[in-house]
Amino acid sequence: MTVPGSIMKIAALAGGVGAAKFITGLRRIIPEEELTIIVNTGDDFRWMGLYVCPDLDTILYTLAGIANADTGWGVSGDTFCALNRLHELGCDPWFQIGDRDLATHLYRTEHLTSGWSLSKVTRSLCVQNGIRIGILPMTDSPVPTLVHTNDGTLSFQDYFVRRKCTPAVKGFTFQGIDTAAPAPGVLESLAAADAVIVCPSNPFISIGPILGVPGIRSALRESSATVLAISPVIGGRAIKGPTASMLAQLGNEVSAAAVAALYEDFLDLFVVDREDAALVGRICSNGLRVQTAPTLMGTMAAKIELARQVVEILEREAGKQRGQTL
Ligand code: FO1
Repeated sequence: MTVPGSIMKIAALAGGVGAAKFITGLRRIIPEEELTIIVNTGDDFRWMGLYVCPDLDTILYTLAGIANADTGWGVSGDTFCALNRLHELGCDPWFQIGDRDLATHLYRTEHLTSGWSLSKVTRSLCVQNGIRIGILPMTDSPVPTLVHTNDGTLSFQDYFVRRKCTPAVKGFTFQGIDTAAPAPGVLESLAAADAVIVCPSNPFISIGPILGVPGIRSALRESSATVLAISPVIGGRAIKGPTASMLAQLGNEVSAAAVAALYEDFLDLFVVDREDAALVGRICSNGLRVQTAPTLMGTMAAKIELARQVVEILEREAGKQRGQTL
């Protein structure tokens, strides 16, 4: 592990695959005990009666070293005996739950049913998987995302997996978010952080629900920590998933600049890909500083390099702030 300069406490806001890739690099750069990951739960849903938390599990499996790198979700090398049998029984196998993945959902559902909170189950899954990094669900209460589309209002996984994000999006509702509370440790980890990193995740369906939990966005706005976001859009394209099409369908320019605008009320620093260097001048405004870095994370080396550059940017920023207070 490389520890450049001073050690800092980092809280990361994370969705699925893009966040998991970035965190894979980040854990090689900062000590694991300095990192807390606050994860979106808006895409959680019930599958055959089981409580499935796709983004939590993507982060969990990634940190446990068992994630399926080809799909970005599920367990590497998993088998699908249970799903195949369900298919034989006449069930539509539209949502591909593997056998080892199924064990996670059985474990989680059993403990939730016995009265554990989602945070407690998640902590226990971390321990069972040998993970020392803190993984926190954004909230313990279910806040399922509804996607308003040209084909009507759809549950999130219906839109995302069954319909492959094809209906045009008109907006989102995170059901029950107004009365949801941040999970234990969420506000505390934000308050204790020297830096908060918004991972390169979809701003609407991955980061949006986290920011929607009462108290989180205001904590970021009022935070003395440096708040940095990494653009999930490179050169007007999203590497994976519907970020680019959603930006367009919701009337935004498809660019890193549009993502920065969604976060501008709480952001100190925005990292865009080197390919988007021409946007820097346009995005820099109202005190928001913009840096470029190689944000495409196709290899392990690229994930580590992006994390190294982001931590370096944060350390430079911390150095500047120390200089100002002297
Ligand atoms: N995404 C798919 O596109 N197809 C699937 O069959 C699928 C199964 C699946 C099973 C477990 C899990 O944790 C995630 C799964 N995902 C699947 C991914 C997931 O639904 C989405 O990527 C996220 O909800 C968006 O972050």
